[in-house]
Amino acid sequence: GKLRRTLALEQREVNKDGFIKEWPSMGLVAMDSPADPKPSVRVDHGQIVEMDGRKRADFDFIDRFIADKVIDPSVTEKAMALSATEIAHMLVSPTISRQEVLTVSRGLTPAKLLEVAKTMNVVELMMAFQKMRARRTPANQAHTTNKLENPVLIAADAAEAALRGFRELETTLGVVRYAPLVAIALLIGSQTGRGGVLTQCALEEATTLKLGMRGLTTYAETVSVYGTEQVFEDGDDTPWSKAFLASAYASRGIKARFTSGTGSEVLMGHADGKSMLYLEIRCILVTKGAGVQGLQNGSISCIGLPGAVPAGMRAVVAENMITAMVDLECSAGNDQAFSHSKMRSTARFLPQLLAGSDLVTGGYSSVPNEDNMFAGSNEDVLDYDDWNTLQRDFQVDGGLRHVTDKEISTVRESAARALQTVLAGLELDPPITVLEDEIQAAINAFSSADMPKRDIHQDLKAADYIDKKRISGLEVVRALDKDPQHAETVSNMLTMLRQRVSGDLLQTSAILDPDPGMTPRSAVNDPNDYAGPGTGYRPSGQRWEEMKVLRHLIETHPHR
Ligand code: 5AD
Ligand code: K
Ligand code: K
Ligand code: CA
Repeated sequence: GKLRRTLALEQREVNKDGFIKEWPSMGLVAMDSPADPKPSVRVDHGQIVEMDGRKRADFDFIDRFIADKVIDPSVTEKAMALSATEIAHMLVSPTISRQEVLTVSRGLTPAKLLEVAKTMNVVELMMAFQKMRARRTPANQAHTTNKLENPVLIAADAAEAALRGFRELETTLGVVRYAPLVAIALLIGSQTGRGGVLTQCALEEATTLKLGMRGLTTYAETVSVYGTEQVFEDGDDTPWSKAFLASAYASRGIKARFTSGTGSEVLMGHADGKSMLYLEIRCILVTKGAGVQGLQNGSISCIGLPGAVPAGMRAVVAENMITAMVDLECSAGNDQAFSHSKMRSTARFLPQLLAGSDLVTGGYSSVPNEDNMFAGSNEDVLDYDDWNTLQRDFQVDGGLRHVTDKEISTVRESAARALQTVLAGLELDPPITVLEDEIQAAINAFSSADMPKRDIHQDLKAADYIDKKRISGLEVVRALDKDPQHAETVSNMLTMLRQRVSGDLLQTSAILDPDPGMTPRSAVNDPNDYAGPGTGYRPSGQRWEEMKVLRHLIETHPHR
């Protein structure tokens, strides 16, 4: 029979996770496949005619896009002449500035970037990420969804998430027809909790774009790109079609980033025997070439795959780092539950939490995971106190803060009431209402199970009406303005719309501060200036005082 300790170990949560042996020919390998190309580049008359061992005539469309739109032919031969370890040393050395690294990274091919990452251990990757991430001040993003698509609960949950410190909130739906109602609820809730929080509604691309164009959302993130031609084509897309979509968002001042991540190509059955990280580096460079300011990666919904192979988490840390290394904003993943083990789940986000990130998670669940329509995040509402404690323990900024029940219930109630006012004021056909007992339930709900049932049929008809009448962000503001009680939310929503016109949300890593003018904070006016010990972002002053507050603190000296 088995040893007693073995039997006990077998019961541990980590042993419910899936682990597989490497299988390079299927792409089931993190960052080192025999089929990964060797770095090379050749320039002729200002054009890249050979890249990573392939002649221009043999380029697939990803190679061509990267060669023509990303790599700077005037510096590439010099940059490629540096050894991978020389470049890695530049990345970790505090005496080499971020700007200096960018002059080299502009000339590197996918295979070279892979070779650089392969020389680095996880601590070195974290050091590089700490220096290369674009914005000085870290921030965080949340998922705000529920399985009933209940808009009253969305408004209340969005208000709480904004109050807790998230700078971006995103939602998605099971029933796409519900989207206009839920997008409006998310917008109202966020601006009631704390002004300047950006929101998005992640659905298929036409709906997502339409909601943005109408001023019901302020950012877009789920424009997927892939590392092999076959996977791109399976989605009827190319790098050029994605670039076109990016420019559509830019034309309306909407913040945009793409989404990719290790494992997607294996999952879709066309990895060409390449390592997950090599293919992901191609995604990062396609994003750069499309002119979009940032990327959500860190495997995202495919995290189970790198999670199952050796060095998978190292590859995931590397993909975030390479994103920052080519001067893109990085929304760092940590957005999908992948492990039964609490220890592994915590270890997953530590590199980005400790090094800091533009968005430490690309979706912390601001609702219980049972209500998470993105399939469940690596962190949810039950982890708030743990997260706040880790921030305090290590004096690192994960973007959140402790808030009291009283503050939470105040904003949850205001948000639900603001939605009530807007739904009445929009004069929808059919009219739909928010009842008093729904407001009371939304204030105190743990999850959607605590909400009274709505008449979904009527809601959907009203949602269709919002769509048909092309109701815009401005009309939502006008409807809310009928009740002076919501003056602050009205002002916040209006300022958000103004910010879109200014175009400031197109700057790399832009977020909006909660001051009344909603000052943009981006890599332009808040650039990461890390240059070794004593420099860069360190939680201090008012923010550090806020981070010291936890739910339970023992008084050790008398108050004066
Ligand atoms: N690569 C590309 N797109 C991804 N998404 C999630 N993970 C990945 C990945 N690794 C997309 C999904 C959905 C959104 C949540 O992000 O397709 O649109
Ligand atoms: K997508
Ligand atoms: K990928
Ligand atoms: Ca996200």
